[in-house]
Amino acid sequence: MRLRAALVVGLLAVGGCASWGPEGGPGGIGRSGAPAAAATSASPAVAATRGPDGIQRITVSLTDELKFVPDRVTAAPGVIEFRLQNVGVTPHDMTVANATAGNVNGGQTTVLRVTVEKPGEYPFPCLYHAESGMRGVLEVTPPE
Ligand SMILES: [Cu+2]
Repeated sequence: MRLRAALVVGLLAVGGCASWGPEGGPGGIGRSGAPAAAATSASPAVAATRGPDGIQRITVSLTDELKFVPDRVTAAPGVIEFRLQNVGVTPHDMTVANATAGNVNGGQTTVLRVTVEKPGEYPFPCLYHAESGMRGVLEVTPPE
């Protein structure tokens, strides 16, 4: 009789928390000990930037924490182009002012262009995760 050598594989406690830098963005902010630009609930609104073609553009990250970053965007009435960057692996979606980006897979970027003439607040939920709080707001304010 032959004893089978039981190869006891210890449970490998993989201790590698993938720590994302939510505020990092692709700009590659160095580790300069960035002073708390906390993107928590009441994050500041970010204004869309108007290009020479008159289109207002804003880049919004879609994260594995089920957040839009930024989650408050301001713009003037007109054409607003959202560049939706899924920086995680979880698929997301975004709907604003009756326009839908459709599914955005991890690592993908999708452009959603909407025309909003009427000032007001336009929520932009992720249809998959709206219940989990993945919602943003587009504020359209008339120019001075
Ligand atoms: Cu989502």
